[in-house]
Parts: sequence; C-alpha cells; structure tokens
Amino acid sequence: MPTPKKKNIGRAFTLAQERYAALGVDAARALRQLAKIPVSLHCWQGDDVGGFETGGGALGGGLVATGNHPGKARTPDELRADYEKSLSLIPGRHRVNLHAMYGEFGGRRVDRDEIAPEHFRNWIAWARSNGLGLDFNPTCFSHPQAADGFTLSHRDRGIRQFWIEHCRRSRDIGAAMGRALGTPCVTNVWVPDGFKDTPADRQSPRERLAAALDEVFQKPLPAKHNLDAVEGKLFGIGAESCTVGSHEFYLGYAITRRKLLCLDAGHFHPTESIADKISSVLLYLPEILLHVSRGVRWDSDHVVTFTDELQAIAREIIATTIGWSESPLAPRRRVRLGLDYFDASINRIAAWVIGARNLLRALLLALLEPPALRAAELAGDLTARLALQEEARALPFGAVWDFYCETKGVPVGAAWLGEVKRHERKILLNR
Ligand code: RNT
Ligand code: ZN
Repeated sequence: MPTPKKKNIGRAFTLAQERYAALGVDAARALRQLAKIPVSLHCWQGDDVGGFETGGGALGGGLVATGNHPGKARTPDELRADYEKSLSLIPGRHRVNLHAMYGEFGGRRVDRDEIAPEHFRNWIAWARSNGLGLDFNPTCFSHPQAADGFTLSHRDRGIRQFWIEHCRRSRDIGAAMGRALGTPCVTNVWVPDGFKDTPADRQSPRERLAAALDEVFQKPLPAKHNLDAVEGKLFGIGAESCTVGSHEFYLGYAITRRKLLCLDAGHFHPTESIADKISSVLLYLPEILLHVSRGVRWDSDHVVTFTDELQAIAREIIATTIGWSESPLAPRRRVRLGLDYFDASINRIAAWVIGARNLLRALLLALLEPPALRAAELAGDLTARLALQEEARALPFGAVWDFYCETKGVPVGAAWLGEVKRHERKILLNR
C-alpha cells in the first residue's frame, strides 16, 4: 500500500485539528495525553505461549494456541528481536509483559519453585537499554504439578505449597525488575484452577485459594517496585463448569487485600463488557489492570480488533481516569493496560502490531470525544447525546492518528505491513 505524502499528513491533521477545535477538542493535547499511556506487550504472542524452560511441556491450563504460521521465536534473543521489530511499528513508549517460563535458565532444569531474578538478568538489561518497563506473571500452567488443572487451590498441601513458592519468587522477580528499571512492575497472578464438570464442593477450593494467595502476598514489597494484580476468569477449556478464581472471588479479594484487580476482556459472558465495570471497580480500588483481548465464542484470546467493545473500553478508561471526573477518588494513572491474546495462524509480529495499534487508536478516539456529548446528557437532552455520539464516529480522527504515527517515527497507515512482510522473508522464514 502506498504511504501518504508527508505534506498531506500534515495538511490533513491541520484540517482535522480545526474541525475538532470548533467542537471544543484540542487534538494536539489529545496526542500529548496519548503519548503518556503505555501498553504492556505480552511476550506470549511471540511464541504461542511456549517459553524457554528446558524440557518445557505442552501448553496447559486450558490455553490453546491454534495455527502453525512459520517463524515463531525459539530463543530469548529471537523473541527480543521480534519485540524490537514490533515496537518500531507502534507509536509511543511501551512495556513488555513476561511470563515466568520465559526466563533464561542456561540449559539447566530450573523448576518453577527455584526461579530467581538472575534468570531474568538479560531481559532487564535489554529493557533498560531499550527504555522499556517490564511486567511479570507467575506461570501456573504447562507443568506436571498443574496436570490435573489445580494449583494454588489444590486439595494437596504439597502442590499448593509448590505454587505458593513459585508465586512468591515471581513477586521478588517483579520487584527486582521494578527496582532496576525505576518503574513498578505489575506482577499478575492468574491460575487456571477449575472443574470440567459440576463440583460437589465449590467453597473449599475457594477458601484454599484465598488462603494460598494470602501466603503468596505475605511479604510486603514497595509499591514503587512491584504492584500485585489478581485475574479472574469465567471458564476455560477443560474447566467449563466452575472456575475457582471467578470474578466475584477476585473482586472481593482485591478490595479486601488492596490488590490490583485484573479484568480480562475475554473472561466474561459474551455479552458482558468490562467497559461498564471500570467506573464501578475504581470506586473501591485505587488501581486496576486490564488485559485487553477479544473473546470469540469459547476462546478468550483473539487478536484485538477495532470493535465497538474495544472502543467502549477505551472510552471508559479515558472518561473515568483523565476525562472530566470531578471525583477526588479519580486521580490520573489508575488503569494499567496490557494486551493478552495469542494467534499462531498469522505473523506473530503483525499480531502484536495490530492489537497495539488498535488499542492506541481506540484511546485516541476516546481522547477526542467532544464535550458537548456529556453536556447534552447533563442537560437531559438524550436526543442530542445520541445524535452527537453517532456524528462523532465520522469525525476525522484517522487524520489525527496518521499525524501521531508520523511524528512518532512509525509507519503511517498499512505501510507497517510491508516492513513485517520483508522481515518475514528475511528473518522469520530462515528460522
Ligand atoms: C488466561 C489469562 C492469562 C493468560 C496468560 C498467558 O486466560 O488470560 O492472563 O492469558 O497468563
Ligand atoms: Zn488475561
């Protein structure tokens, strides 16, 4: 696809800026705000949730990556190179979200209850030299001790203990990352624990999970180094009937223990949107983490596309955190953003770029929302609110986005695809 001329990108932006200014929106300010929002890019899109453990087993925990597109990253260096390619095509400064199984163990078998910051030394050095923050996740799946689908809530004390130790070490690693990079690492705990068929006892596993998490979080860590998050889910493959760490479980847990609640867009009923949850949970929690994903029927992890749902999520993030809220409970940085999906059927670098660019585009659209829309609601004029909401969809926000990409030195429009294709031919197909 031909790239628009630089001069025309500038012209189109100036015209769009005028159009927005007439509606009381400062497009240049919106771009300055957008530039301050980091998105954490999930490492597991790069290799289909494989990781680098010696003798690493098959993907477990109900997670399924389908497809066999050539060229997936096989080593930490390949994964980092793929990240660099992706980040060069995404405007702004972002973060990298690692799972514990992506440590570098030097060919040795280091079990999950033995991992330590030294196994992430190269990641930390790389993040520092690329100006990236790091986020972290214990890996409570794809492991013999998780073979029956239970980890922190397991009925066997020894198995619980194993995963408690893994999660404790994960927090220490998160804190080491945050300390080294000068930006707090969000360490997010998700466990797959759940029942394929109707349980006779739902209560005891939940009591065990709460008690195990309390042990995991026992040691205080400075918030400037590590922030703990907990992530619930409705169901997974093989855990269709009951997930121990459900939404209600973690909502209560996060509120009572002052943890970040992680809302994953793919972890609810298909018509239930996390967009509507943001303003509620932020009444009771200082900060939350979003896993921006896209559920399709039974799969919670499709590449993020520019859906109504994504636009609604972005709109609520902006409206609740940097919009017009007069509430003293709503200071600025309260929603942390990460991507979470894995598609092995397309170029994996493209999958990162598509999802990240879509999320940023949706945030920009939200930042450009005309204030008249809210004024109409305040005045009780619901006709005008609806009319303005619909007209806002056709405002020239694409010109503002193109200008943003141009000024951030990343390809405008679909020009990034050419780079991904070239990289695929030169690098990926030789792997
Ligand atoms: C799984 C959760 C979790 C994982 C990653 C790999 O349903 O969404 O966040 O996707 O930990
Ligand atoms: Zn998730």
